[in-house]
Amino acid sequence: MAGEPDANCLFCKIVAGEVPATVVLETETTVAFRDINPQAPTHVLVIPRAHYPNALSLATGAPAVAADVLATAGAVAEHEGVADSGYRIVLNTGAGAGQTVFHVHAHLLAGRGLEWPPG
Ligand code: IU
Repeated sequence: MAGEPDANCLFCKIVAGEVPATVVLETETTVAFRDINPQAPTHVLVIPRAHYPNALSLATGAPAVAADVLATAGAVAEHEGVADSGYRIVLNTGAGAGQTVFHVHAHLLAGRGLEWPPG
């Protein structure tokens, strides 16, 4: 159920400390960790601690936490020294858009030229 831990969810296991991750920042409601397959010099995933499958379910089920995810991404950008040079926040939504892990996560990408439109 949305908001409840999912025993089969990899990112819930990272939140629980059952699967290791390189954590960059943590808040009461969010965790930010490095992507294991980075697509840019800075590639950090920001997730809510609570399990929501995608951005819309988080925004409707826990809107304050959706804001926390964005605020944490901004704090990570500061921490990584990319806030001034620019960065991209990506929320792949649905398998057709490339979502492979169905615990909502914001990709923070920076440190290289970022094309527009994205592929
Ligand atoms: P996507 O938007 O659902 O495609 O992003 C999932 C990301 O999770 C992707 O960039 C993976 O490299 C990343 N990831 C990870 O960091 N650690 C893992 O154990 C697994 C995936 I599985």
